[in-house]
Amino acid sequence: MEHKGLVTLVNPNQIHPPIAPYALDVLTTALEAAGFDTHVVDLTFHLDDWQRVLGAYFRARRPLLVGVTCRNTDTVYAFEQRPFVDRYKAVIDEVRRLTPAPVVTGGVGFSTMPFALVDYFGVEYGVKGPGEKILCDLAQALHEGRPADRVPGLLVNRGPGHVVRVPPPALTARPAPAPRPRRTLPPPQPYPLPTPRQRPRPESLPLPESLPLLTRAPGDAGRFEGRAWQAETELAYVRRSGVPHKVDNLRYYREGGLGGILTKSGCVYRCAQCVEPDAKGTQFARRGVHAVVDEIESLTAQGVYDLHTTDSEFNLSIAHSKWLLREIVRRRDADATSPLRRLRLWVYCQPAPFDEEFAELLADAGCAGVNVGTDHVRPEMLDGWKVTGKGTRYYDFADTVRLVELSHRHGMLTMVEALFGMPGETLETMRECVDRLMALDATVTGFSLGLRLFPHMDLAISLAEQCDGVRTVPGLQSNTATRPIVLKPLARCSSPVEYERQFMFDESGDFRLVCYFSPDLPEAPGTVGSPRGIWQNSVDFLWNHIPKSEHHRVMLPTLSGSSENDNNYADNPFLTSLNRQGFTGAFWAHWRDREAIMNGADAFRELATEASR
Ligand code: B12
Ligand code: SF4
Repeated sequence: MEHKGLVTLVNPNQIHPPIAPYALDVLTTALEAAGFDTHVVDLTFHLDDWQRVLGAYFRARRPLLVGVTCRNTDTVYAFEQRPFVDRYKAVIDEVRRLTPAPVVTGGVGFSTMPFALVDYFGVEYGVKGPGEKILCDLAQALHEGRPADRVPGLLVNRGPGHVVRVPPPALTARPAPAPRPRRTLPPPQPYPLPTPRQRPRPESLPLPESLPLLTRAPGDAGRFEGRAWQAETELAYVRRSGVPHKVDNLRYYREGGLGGILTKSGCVYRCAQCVEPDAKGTQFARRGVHAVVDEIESLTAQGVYDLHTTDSEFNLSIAHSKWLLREIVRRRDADATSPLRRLRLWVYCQPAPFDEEFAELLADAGCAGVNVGTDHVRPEMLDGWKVTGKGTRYYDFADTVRLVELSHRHGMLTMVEALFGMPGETLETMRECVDRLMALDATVTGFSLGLRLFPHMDLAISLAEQCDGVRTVPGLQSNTATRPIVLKPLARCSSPVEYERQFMFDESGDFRLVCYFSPDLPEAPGTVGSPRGIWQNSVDFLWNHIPKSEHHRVMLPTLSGSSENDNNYADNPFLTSLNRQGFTGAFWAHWRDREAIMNGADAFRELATEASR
């Protein structure tokens, strides 16, 4: 095949334990199929010498285009509030210093606030949602010398504060989706507004007349669209190990204990606290069953045995998931030497749908554990929160009970996750949820408190509308806020950049990661009334209410948001010690033994120190 030029893909993610940048395997597969040489420059294992690695790479090469993947904007932990985008920006700045090639950014974290991040990073282009199609079109346009800013779906940087999107033809052909009813929040109780100290407004640049396709509607943020057209669904993504300038899947497995497998992209549901229907798309892009199982076969043959699904939820579109599991079982049964026999699958699920046949298929295919996002048990909490695209609730507590029972009956471990702090949460609702989930006796039960808000989740849209740019709403919080948090709805902003920015930065451009905690939780008025209040009583309640004898099987929030007790994966001391000792699989599967494992890690460290003396 004709080689059209080099595209370089950079991974700036340096969180540990390391997670393979699966996205870059997907993009490499699509770019190579389209005739582009593709290199991956992976900085995950170069915490201290990433500049040297970039320098050595770009001194020797002149790519046509550089893509940077931005998986996580921050830890998304309401207590920790640790941004990652500043590190990504440092990497991007260095790339720009080293090469004249244009830079495009993408990734699921990026897609939660893509206009603001194209602006903040100062890159030429961005892609919201799956990148395969748009990245190939962009590389092709650059290769042919055509204007890149006619590539459908591409975000184009037109100068400070001014990022526009080339409308995809599929969307210009149909009417905008009707807004769906949102969760009703308690009426706002305004705080007095301080004198606004606005960040200087960037000059707005006129759009050139030669680009008629570019969107001119300032509010067009491409919210909640179906993005299935952007994804590659038929090819088996090529997964490699130990090949220079490609993702090294085996190394990631050895150092992080997990691989990933995607069976479909997107989510058709609309849970009020979730970024995924917007960031990944509101339709399912289902992959060909044979392509997925070929890929699982390839990974297990390379020695990557523990695979975590990377779908938003594995059990949605359950007929497709069942076909896939049947194909794994068929191939395992047909060949006694199949590497699929060593597969251990770990899946994210919602409480429903989940039936007997599904549990049996999961177990037969090698599923080791099911992680279920139950979130709450009280119907009035779940109403308007855990809902379909039409706004109707899709499960109740009985579904979680059934899922745990079926999973255990079929020999699979379970992790049940609850989320506290949504509007309407009180001490009573929290207590009932803890008691009923503890009674379930899942392998592990995780309790989180507080929500990191992102611009296009339904809860954030609703809070911004309540603030309306003139008042704050109780419960809005950021550890670095210096004044009450007043959000502006998109319609009141001059651009999507301005709208999205306010969830990450304050008016002076300093980090201010906006979060939400129910003001009806048992906190002092001074805490609820302060934009920097810390919901300490609620954390204390959780620690005290659950008896110490049960602490081995729960994950509880801590005030620092990052410790061996949290389910915060980012640089978690328990997880890094797990991986040093060779444990694999979902980390929660080892949670009950964490004390012994941590002690083992201490002994291991002492031995290592002694040996080095
Ligand atoms: C599975 C998963 C996990 C597993 C990973 C297991 C494994 N071995 O893969 C575990 C539990 C370990 C995990 C941990 C964390 N996760 Co996680 N995770 C996911 C999940 C469900 C799938 C990620 C994935 O691999 N997707 C499949 C790949 C192929 O898709 P993709 O990355 O989106 O890439 C596509 C596009 O984004 C785009 N694209 C990507 N890069 C680029 C680059 C360019 C140039 C272009 C053009 C396009 C492009 O094209 C790609 C192909 O279509 C996502 C949610 C989701 N549905 O994606 C959350 C998600 C990414 N995780 C999230 C977070 C916050 C974390 C943690 C930081 C949490 C924490 N504090 O512990 C850690 C970080 C771990 C790390 N080292 O990075 C958030 C990020 C949100 C944000 N605003 O940043 C998400 C979105 C969940 C959520 N709803 O909030 N995670
Ligand atoms: S089911 Fe709900 S929580 Fe899960 S990805 Fe879809 S919208 Fe998000």
